[in-house]
Amino acid sequence: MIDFIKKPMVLIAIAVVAVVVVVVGMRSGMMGDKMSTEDMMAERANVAPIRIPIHNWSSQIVGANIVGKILEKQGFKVEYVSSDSQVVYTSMCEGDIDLVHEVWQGAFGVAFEKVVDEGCVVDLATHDAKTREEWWYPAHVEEICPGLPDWEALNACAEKFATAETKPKGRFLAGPVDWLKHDNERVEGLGVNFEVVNAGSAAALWAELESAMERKAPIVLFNWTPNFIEALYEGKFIEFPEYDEKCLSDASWGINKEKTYDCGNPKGGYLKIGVSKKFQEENPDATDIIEQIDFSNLDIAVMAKLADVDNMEPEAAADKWLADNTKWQKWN
Ligand code: TMO
Repeated sequence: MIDFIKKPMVLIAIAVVAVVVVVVGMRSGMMGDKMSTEDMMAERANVAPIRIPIHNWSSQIVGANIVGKILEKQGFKVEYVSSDSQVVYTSMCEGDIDLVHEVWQGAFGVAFEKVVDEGCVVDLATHDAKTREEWWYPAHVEEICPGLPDWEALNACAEKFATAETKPKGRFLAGPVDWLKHDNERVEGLGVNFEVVNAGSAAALWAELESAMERKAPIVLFNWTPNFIEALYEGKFIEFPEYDEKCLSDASWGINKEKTYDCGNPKGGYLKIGVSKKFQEENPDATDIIEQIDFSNLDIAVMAKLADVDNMEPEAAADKWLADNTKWQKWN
């Protein structure tokens, strides 16, 4: 009798305990997961904002906003800082800037590799995009200066590119001074009859290009790829003597035995991501995300186009790129 009453009660008690254990276990498990995500986001929100530089060309500005938004979606705070694109490498060493996501080999390779060698900046990742930055002309200039894109042909008709301020030398319209410090060295190294005139902004480059195209006037200016330009205009890069690492450091290398920079910029140059060493040490989670970022030639060209052709504000352009692409969703 006692057994008869007891048995079901024991069974019921065991069943109740089991259900309670399972339910509580499941709930605490679920809550545990939820808490940890929340904790992680809360923790990340407490980390000092990640400082991303804003430079003076469109793909970089749009891309900086894309990188910032990707980090924000993962709970980090970001801060955008207008920065000179050469000085930024020293700023990373001084701990004022955390990352650079568009390190172009032609323009910034020297400044970047120096701080990487010093150990204060980490060469974190290389984008799929291959780059070239070089003197460039629109198609109509080939009729004005036969023999292009060869640099010696360009030099032979230097005077056709002269303006009142540069004559008898030809005028090379370079980018803003912070992009490339080496056009003057190239002019000297190769002994070409050109004077380097720096544009004040990227917009000034494109305005002069458009005006020269309307007038079918001679022009040779700085351009690069990937960029929006190739989708709009035909043209070619000047073919200088082939780039070699030694060309920048060893005067005896190349056609001028006394000077460096007697070569063109690299073709198929790298596009890299660098972070400061301090940032890598202090923020390994964010560094892991940044390391996965990988833009293609098309990505960079589209970022430039959204700004320069579609005239979108950087933030809206970044939102559009994020909406039109999915690959970034696994960068976490
Ligand atoms: C760094 N830039 C793309 C302007 O040559």
